[in-house]
Amino acid sequence: MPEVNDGGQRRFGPLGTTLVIIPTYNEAENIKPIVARVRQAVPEAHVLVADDNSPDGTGKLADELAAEDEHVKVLHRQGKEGLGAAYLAGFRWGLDNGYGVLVEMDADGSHQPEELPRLLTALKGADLVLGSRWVPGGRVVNWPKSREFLSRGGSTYSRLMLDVPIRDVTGGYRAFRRETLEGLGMEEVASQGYCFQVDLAWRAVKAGFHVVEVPITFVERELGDSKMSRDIVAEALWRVTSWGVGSRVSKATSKALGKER
Ligand SMILES: Nc1nc2c(ncn2[C@@H]2O[C@H](COP(=O)(O)OP(=O)(O)OP(=O)(O)O)[C@@H](O)[C@H]2O)c(=O)[nH]1
Ligand SMILES: [Mg+2]
Repeated sequence: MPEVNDGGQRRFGPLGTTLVIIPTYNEAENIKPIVARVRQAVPEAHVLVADDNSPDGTGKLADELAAEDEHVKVLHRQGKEGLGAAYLAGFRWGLDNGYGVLVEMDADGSHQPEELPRLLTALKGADLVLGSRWVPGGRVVNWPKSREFLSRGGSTYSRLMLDVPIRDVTGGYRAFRRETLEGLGMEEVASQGYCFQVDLAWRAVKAGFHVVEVPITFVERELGDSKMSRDIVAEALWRVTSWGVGSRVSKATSKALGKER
């Protein structure tokens, strides 16, 4: 299993209860099937749907699920604020409510709930587990070559720019221990989309957390519309570039200052 920061001889504590956070914006066709699959795959876990007041009624469907199943909760947010903001609100809710493990999962079936037990098993010996398309054994189903090129290119660029030894740094299928979220400065995260994922992974590595990548099979959405946009890609590109340049400049400056002394 590829690893970042070896974790040394650390002993990892027990995991605690899992909260699977599913951010939604117009996922009416997907919400019921995905929640059912999570409940089936990991019956002891709880699910939090973080809905941004979807015009297609996703929030109402989630309420119906919550009414009949006490493992399902809904966080209704006022309007569309992006995936990053929805996750941060979901994380805060989960931490406030005492969950030990917080999982990120898309609503559209790209992140298969049936693979979650493997992520959770890996988390027993890690601070953060990343579901990875680009490690041996990982793959993508139903993607055009152009999309694969963009995703692989984005991960490679981020890896080189930020010096993070992670193969799939933009992926959004992840399991965090609560202590990891508490220790990576979540309050300062302002990025969205793919950049949000890069931001969190980079922070976890910098904070010295033990990060493990586990291969997943990512299945492209069949129903509903993509919220991927050119703006999300552009945001990732400029932020990652400015972080990379900034961190190189600050490393060079501290080296130069060190020499002067
Ligand atoms: N709450 C909330 N959820 C969002 C927002 N934008 C996207 N999402 C959800 O975040 C998840 C990922 O969005 P997708 O549209 O699947 O993005 P993607 O996977 O890059 O694009 P596709 O490959 O085309 O599916 C889905 O569950 C979306 O419903 C938002 O502004 N608010
Ligand atoms: Mg998707």
